[in-house]
Amino acid sequence: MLPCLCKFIIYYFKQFQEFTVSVFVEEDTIAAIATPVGEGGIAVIRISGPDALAFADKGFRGKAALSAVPSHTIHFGEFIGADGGVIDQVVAATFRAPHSYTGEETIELSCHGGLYVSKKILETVLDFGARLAGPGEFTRRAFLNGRIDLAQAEAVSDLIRARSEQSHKASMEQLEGKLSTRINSLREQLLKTSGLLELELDFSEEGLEFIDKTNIIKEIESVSSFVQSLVDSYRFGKVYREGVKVVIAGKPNVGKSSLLNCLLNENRAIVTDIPGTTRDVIEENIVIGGILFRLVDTAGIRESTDIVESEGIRRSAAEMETADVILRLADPTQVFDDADATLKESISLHSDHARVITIQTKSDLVNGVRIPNAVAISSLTGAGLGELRLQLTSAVTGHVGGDGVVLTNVRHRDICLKALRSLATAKESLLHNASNELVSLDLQAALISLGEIVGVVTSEDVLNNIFGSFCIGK
Ligand SMILES: Nc1nc2c(ncn2[C@@H]2O[C@H](COP(=O)(O)OP(=O)(O)OP(=O)(O)O)[C@@H](O)[C@H]2O)c(=O)[nH]1
Ligand SMILES: [Mg+2]
Repeated sequence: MLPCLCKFIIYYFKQFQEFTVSVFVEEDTIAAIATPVGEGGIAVIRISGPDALAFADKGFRGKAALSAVPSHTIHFGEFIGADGGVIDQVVAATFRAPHSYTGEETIELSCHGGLYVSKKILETVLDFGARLAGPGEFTRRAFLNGRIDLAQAEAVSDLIRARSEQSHKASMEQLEGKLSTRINSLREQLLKTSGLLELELDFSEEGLEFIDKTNIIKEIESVSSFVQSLVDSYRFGKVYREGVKVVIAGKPNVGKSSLLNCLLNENRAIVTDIPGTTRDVIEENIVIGGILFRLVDTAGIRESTDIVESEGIRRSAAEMETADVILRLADPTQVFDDADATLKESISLHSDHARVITIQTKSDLVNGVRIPNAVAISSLTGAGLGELRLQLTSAVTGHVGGDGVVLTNVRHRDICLKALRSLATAKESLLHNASNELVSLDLQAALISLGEIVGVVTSEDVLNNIFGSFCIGK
């Protein structure tokens, strides 16, 4: 009886055991300008680490020393340089550990938003002994100190870069932990399943088999289907994060640049009646229905002996390879010729990754002539533009699977795909009556993969990669 009891205790312990995070925690004090470089109302210098208060106090002259005041209070004073002269009047905000963004002792000095002033204060703090923070180092510390998990840390960078309502919504939800909660509950489900398998393994000497393999398969299928719905949601997540790339393609003179200008409501691209006016790729952003669209105007596609135009045409073709939507423009005032046929054929090669919308241009010039299944527009009068905007938004919106969690990050998608492969192998092994050990190994692999999303399991390289793309001061 006693050995059995011990095994049960081990089982429960195993269920809740976690993997260790193998990262190196820094203990020095870092500083950086947290606001964008340039002139502005104010600039903020952030100092974080064990000596943040001491270093700030070396330059700060206010009613009281910052190390003597309570956390989450602000204090007016002057900041004195190494030569004893006043650099600027500042407002210092105190955040005592662990109740700060990084979880460390933190001071934020707000000074006048001049380039010289903010740099001078930062240099002085560095002279006092602080180290210049690397990209994303404040957020990296927030993660290492357990203030946020890795998915939330990545969301901080996405939130800063958000350019549309949708990308803001997706990054805000991730920052609030929606993805992390979903991943953690999937991990818990897997931990329980693999724990059961291991428990039966422990009892194998006694010849005991008490697990219903069909139930285990059902559990694996349920986790897989949620992970799969996350992978599927990446299609929307990528759109939210990077915007939708819309390539405007067509023969010369069909009205590509006119359409770009009309959608932007400005004369961005040169428009003339000379075929071959646009020779380079022009990209501009617009937001329609809360979604960011990256409009790309290209050189008209035709046979050309002109070196510059040929290069432009080559670039047009290259742009289509990475397009999410291709607008195929056809001008009813021009005859349908070989160039149209070639263009139609080359666009059809991209129909696996891009939605193709056919557009009939210059509707003001033709009365009643309609190209089948095309949206008729006029860049001159604006007719049909509303319908085109609708078609653009409906090309990228749709049903988001699972419980509305959207993957916006390619790292997360690749990890989910890896986890799916491990889960598929585990299911396959169960169907072929493989040993519990083998199945459990694959479940552990899936667990480790999912843990990489939230940072339960991580490495220095992964962290360097993630935080290296942040800005300094974040
Ligand atoms: N009436 C009318 N003319 C248009 C319309 N759209 C474009 N045009 C005219 O068609 C000519 C070609 O327009 P562009 O926008 O330069 O055509 P494009 O496809 O960019 O041409 P390339 O840059 O040479 O490939 C210009 O003279 C425009 O004024 C339209 O909706 N109505
Ligand atoms: Mg043009």
